[in-house]
Amino acid sequence: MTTKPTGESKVEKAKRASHQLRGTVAETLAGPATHFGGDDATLLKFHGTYQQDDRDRRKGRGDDEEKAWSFMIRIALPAGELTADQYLALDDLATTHADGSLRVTTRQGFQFHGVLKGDLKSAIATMNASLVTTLAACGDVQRNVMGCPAPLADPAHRAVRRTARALAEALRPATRAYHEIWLDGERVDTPEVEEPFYGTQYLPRKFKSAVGLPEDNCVDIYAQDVGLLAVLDGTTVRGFNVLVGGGLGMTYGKGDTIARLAEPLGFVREGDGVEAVRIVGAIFRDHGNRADRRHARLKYLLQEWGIERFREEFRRRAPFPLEAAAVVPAPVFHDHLGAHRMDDGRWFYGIFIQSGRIRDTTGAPLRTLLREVVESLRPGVVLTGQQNLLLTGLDDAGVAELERRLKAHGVARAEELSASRRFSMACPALPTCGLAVAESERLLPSVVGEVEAELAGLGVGQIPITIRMTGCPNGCARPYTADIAFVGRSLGLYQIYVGGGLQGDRVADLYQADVRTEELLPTLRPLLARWAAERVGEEPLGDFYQRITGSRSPRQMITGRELPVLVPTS
Ligand code: SRM
Ligand code: SF4
Repeated sequence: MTTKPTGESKVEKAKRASHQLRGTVAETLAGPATHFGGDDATLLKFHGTYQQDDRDRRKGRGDDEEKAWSFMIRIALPAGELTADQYLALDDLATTHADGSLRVTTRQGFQFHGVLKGDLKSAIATMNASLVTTLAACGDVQRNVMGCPAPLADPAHRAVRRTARALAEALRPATRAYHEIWLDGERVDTPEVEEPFYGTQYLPRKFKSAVGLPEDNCVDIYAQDVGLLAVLDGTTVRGFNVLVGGGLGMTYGKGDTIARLAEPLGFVREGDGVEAVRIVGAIFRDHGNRADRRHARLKYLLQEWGIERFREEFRRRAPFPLEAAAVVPAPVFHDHLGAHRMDDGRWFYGIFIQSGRIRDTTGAPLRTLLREVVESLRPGVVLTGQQNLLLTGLDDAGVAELERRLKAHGVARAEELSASRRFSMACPALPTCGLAVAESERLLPSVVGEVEAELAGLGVGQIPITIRMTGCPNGCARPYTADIAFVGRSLGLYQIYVGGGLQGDRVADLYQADVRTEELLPTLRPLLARWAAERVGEEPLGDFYQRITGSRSPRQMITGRELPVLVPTS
């Protein structure tokens, strides 16, 4: 493993000096300070928690006044799976330790906001007691592994879940620091090589992986650092196309940052999928940029090397063949909402969660409803990559009971949602996210409301359309693969992107820069009207836009032709 002795970023130095992620986290945790300082704030991320302050409460505070510190905790759930008991334990924690809400993330995890420092340790310990972990939910490691959430028993769906779990296991950090700090694990003499894969400096940056099916790109596989896209013989997985170098984060004013889709590296047999991802991770570990964190993601190594050189390096390390990528059909997308039969005759039922936030609000006690349903029907719970939730293993009476309760609590069923709301997503942004420059989660519902009314008036209200919003260009709600995206520029100001789609295999274009909140719909109106008038059949907006603008961004990403990337505005 090569580490660069000079030119390291501050974070690299912090990792190296941390004694495998220990730093002085335990000491500060036990002390009276309201928050963490120095390198510990960085190290905390690897343990699954972010130090934040309430941005709404920053205003009016004096310079020497203490910020309103609290912590966000993130749980990593491979392919989003939970039991009823785990769900209920997490729901309890939302009341006892957090701000009364749980939030389904865009990577099938759960987040808690507003946890105070004094409650941090017991929150994480309680999560672990329920057999869920926060370890490596954040930080320069493999993040939560995404996988199709549909609880189906055919060989392909089973292989997706099995592979997602195996990947999470294979690249989980081995440091004992997590147990020592959060679970009062004994501090034992650590082995000489505590992290056989990650070493002392872990990866240069976050590393995201997903296992996908050609018939359902609900994991947005092209947005991942590395994706295993199943290649099927009937319903059996013959192997995986390995896709590398996706990533969406950009920075305004830095034209050398890009949003980029993953490209095909080659085909491996099913049994080699996990090792293939480890090898991609090892190449990243050894050759990724450790000097500049804005250029540290795997996608920049791909840009710099090109796919051929990356392939050569992969083959040099792989003890198994990397064949040419198999040709697969263009992906399809399912959100899995509503009632669907499982293979044993029971049902799973997908419930829409606006921006993933599960909380009780006046007239819509969503959190109470879910809690009651999980308590009484004891379903499995699976989180989706669209911030929604599936209840699984329901019998006929269970589905009827669930639908009755949804109605009684005023929670919309999938078929009652407009297409613009159903596929919408927003990142948390203000007031918790330290990087937000604009509203997102709190604004999206009203913007979608305006767009849905407009589309209904134009007679295209039920054509599936993805509308996504983020509070900055980092891309947490995957805006750049959506039909329409609103990306925060500054308070009350957005960039509008158009031209992606549900399939997630195309990057959008900048449609209009610097649009004020109240001008978002008026700016889009002419395009929406033209789409309604000139579309071919049920042609989605993104496809229509690409057609009328000459298709800058090709859909089929399997051929390995030159890939379009998206660059930020200045
Ligand atoms: Fe993200 C940072 C929330 C998925 C790209 N992301 C953050 C932080 C931790 C802000 C920070 O660094 O201080 C946000 C916490 C806000 C809060 O208050 O909770 C945050 N990201 C989220 C979540 C919760 C958004 C959501 O609506 O669900 C998602 C958590 C997923 C999970 O369970 O692990 C989340 N973030 C994503 C995605 C989408 C994905 O992974 O499929 C992306 C784009 C894909 C990618 O990584 O390229 C994404 N987040 C970023 C970036 C830009 C990274 C880059 O390469 O430039 C940052 C900033 C950074 O890392 O410096 C970031
Ligand atoms: Fe924060 Fe930006 Fe991510 Fe939204 S996209 S959660 S504002 S980092």
